[in-house]
Amino acid sequence: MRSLFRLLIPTCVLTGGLMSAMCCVADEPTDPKSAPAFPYGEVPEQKPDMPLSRAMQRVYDGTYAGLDCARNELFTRFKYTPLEGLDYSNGDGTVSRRDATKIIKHDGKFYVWYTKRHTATPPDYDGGANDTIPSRDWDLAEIWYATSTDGFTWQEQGVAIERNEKPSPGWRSVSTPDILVWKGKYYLYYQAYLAMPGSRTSSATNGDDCPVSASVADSPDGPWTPCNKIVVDNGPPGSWDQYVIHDPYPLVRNGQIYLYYKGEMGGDPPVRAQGLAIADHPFGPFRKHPLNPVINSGHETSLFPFKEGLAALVSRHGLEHNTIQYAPDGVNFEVAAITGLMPIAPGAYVPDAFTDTKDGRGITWGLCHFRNIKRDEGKSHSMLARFDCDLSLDVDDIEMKESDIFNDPEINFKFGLSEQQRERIESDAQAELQR
Ligand code: AAL
Repeated sequence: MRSLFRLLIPTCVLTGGLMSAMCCVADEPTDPKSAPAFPYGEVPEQKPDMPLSRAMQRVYDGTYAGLDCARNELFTRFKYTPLEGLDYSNGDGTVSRRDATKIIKHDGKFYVWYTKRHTATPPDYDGGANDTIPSRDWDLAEIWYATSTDGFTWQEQGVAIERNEKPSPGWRSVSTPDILVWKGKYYLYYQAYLAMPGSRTSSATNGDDCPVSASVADSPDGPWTPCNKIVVDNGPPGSWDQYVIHDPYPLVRNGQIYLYYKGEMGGDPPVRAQGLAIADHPFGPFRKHPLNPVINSGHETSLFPFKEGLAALVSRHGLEHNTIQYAPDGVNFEVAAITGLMPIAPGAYVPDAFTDTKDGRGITWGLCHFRNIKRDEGKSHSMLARFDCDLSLDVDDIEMKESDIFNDPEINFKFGLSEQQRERIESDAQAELQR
């Protein structure tokens, strides 16, 4: 696909596309009758030498990778396919799979790791959890793995990381892994629970007590040896990530391990953002980046090398949810494209995740999860699924560039008003009519 990606304006580097447009307000044409019209046809690649509205300025001056979705390498829609080969006990809530890692290729097969919960009962979110009843979908879980030769049908291979002995990190649950390949060895990072998920009473956000730990193996088939320590600690009291570090996500960049993670900075509901910690060795010490948080939104954020920098799928939470962002330096992210129906907890096949490339080629597929399935029936669990997209410099799939996505009405009505809202709105309408 033809490249339209442009460099950032350095003076606007810390601001979003909108803000960068605001720092260079258009000069209005002095004589509207003689002003040139914006040209018809393919959107010009170079900024036309003419007065432009802010909307058109930011196409050229911000991080947007081109106005035309069809030719924008960081714009995509997402398509979903159910997986073959994984059993969910008829959806009774006792088996859950979620939070897939990046996918790697080894010995002619694709490998993925994920949180697997197989408990006697579904989770009890209402305080009834104990040593055997999970408090959340990811409580009393282990990290399992599966392989595939086509990415659609997967064979579960068994457990990779079991729960640890109490009181070592991960005794209560191990969840939400991601994979690093570094100097011929394999490292799994994960949330190592020191207490039942959701039980941290000292946190304003009732956050999880699950600092990041890691295990190492000589082969993706294991055996895995835990480092038995916390490798990315919560921030000091008063800092944005003092209570929650979730979703560790390692990549190799500048000869170092760049590990991104989600923190929660308080608020009700909590505001989520993404931080970066950098290390020279997989077990640390990890140094938090001084500009953290580096992404102001998002939940389970997946990143991948793209051109000289890194791109990120920012979904679910925050002002910039449903965006694909780009940072030439892996730190200063800006919105590159706005999209919809993003995968939840995506773990993409990122062939150049660990090659320290400055010519990242992008991604086209991965696994994600659907969550809270049958929660209303007390059978809450999650299911892995496949997503496809075109965020690749080497693929040109016009079907992935369609921005006009619409749903059957049932889907929108499913997100209808609550009873409380309906009452308020009806009563406001009566008051309005009587005014
Ligand atoms: C996920 C992730 C982390 C949280 C929980 C399990 O979506 O953000 O892994 O702890 O939810």
